[in-house]
Amino acid sequence: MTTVIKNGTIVTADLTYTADVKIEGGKIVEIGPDLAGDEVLDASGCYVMPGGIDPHTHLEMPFMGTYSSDDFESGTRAALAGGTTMVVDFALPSPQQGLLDALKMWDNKSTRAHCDYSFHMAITWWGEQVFNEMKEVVDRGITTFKHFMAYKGSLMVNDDELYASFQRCAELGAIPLVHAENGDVVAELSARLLADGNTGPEAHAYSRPPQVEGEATNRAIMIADMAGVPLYVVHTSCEESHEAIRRARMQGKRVWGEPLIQHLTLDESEYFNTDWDHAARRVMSPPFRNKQHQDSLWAGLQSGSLSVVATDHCAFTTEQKRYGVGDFTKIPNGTGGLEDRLPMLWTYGVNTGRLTPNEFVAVTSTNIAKILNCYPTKGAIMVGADADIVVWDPEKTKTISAGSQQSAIDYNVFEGKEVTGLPRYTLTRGRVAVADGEVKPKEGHGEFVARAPNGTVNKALSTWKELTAPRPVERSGIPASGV
Ligand code: DUC
Ligand code: ZN
Ligand code: ZN
Ligand code: ZN
Repeated sequence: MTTVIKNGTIVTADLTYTADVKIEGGKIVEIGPDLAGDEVLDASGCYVMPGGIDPHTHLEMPFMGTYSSDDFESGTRAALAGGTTMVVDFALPSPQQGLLDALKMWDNKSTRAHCDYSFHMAITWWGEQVFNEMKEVVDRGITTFKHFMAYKGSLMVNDDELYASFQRCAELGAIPLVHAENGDVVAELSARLLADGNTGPEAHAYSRPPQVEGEATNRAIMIADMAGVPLYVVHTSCEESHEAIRRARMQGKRVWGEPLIQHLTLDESEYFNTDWDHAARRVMSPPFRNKQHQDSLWAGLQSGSLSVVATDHCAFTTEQKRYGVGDFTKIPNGTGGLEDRLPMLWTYGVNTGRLTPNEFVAVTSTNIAKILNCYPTKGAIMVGADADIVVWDPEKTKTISAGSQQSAIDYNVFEGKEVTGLPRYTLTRGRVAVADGEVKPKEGHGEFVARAPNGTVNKALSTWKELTAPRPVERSGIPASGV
């Protein structure tokens, strides 16, 4: 059985051209004029683009005394509805739990996925078992390790642990990821705010100013450089962090920054809404910032100093958010975005002239496929690539609303936003999962995407040579000990 996407304009990260796309056995088998197939999808007036890849989701994650409410079923259904065809979720060992043990839990949860997925492994504590199991995790096709520099007392790792883990990543050809916020300072600021009677959701933003993110980003970059390893900084939300990434890249370091669609399009005024629920629903870390920071993130995408737009999709219901009434530190951190990332970025990025359609494909799909070393199986419209495709109608509009979303939660942080640019079709390995607004995914269709270490990137990284080859100084005489 063959499927042909006809009469569309193919848009990749570097090319725009007119051709039909033929699919067989889940793969793209031919690209050219006047192709015929058993099933025909009309793409007139549409762009045919690689499906989105969201490299940052937390589906059914145990966190802050509860579980995030979208699981691999509703989460990947939401992804497909919005044109995203692959997610990368974080396997999160609880303190002292082995990595392989945690991986088993994520293997079980992900059997429900409607689209392909991969994992990052979180390093939430350090010891010989973690050191050893990192190798087995890499052998299983998971070559990215996430480190929380915040969440003191639970997920946070200290600098000695970061350095040890980064060195281990270097040995294994793996890439470390960091959630870069200074967890010690956040803990101090939070305690002081609470003591002064600042208990509402706005205090969450006060407790995590841009400086805590800028400091941690700089620190992680320097530690990565000393370990001789590249670095991926998740949810870059402010100029201070962007500046550190930009400087590192100018120095030849392999450092990537990942702004979220939420930070690009929503600002800190959300926390000053007089409706407690409204503000709490938007509590995430890092928090939303002001317009100057947003401008910095957009500039980073335009100039190439920031590489990927993600969501950090971590959805909690209003009921869950209310665990934090009277104490903002107990509001589960996280917002959704899986279904809305592409339409929001198209509307606020492409339709405003900030991004070209090719740049849109680069930051939503191709760049991360290259960083994660699954390109061109993913992130490409190319013969031999997986047929993970979105047929994008740039004229189609809707108003975002919780009432019509796929996510399991009862609100949407983008509620009321008008978007122009939506999928006409979404295909996951050749299977049509979305057609003209109708979502008809298949539970369990999604497969795990194993990734090999990215040998090329991992060879050209550090500016710090001395540490890797220390030489003792030859001396003619050594004085007698003064003791
Ligand atoms: N930030 C969030 O807001 N939620 C999940 C984890 C994180 O780092
Ligand atoms: Zn994070
Ligand atoms: Zn509201
Ligand atoms: Zn996250």
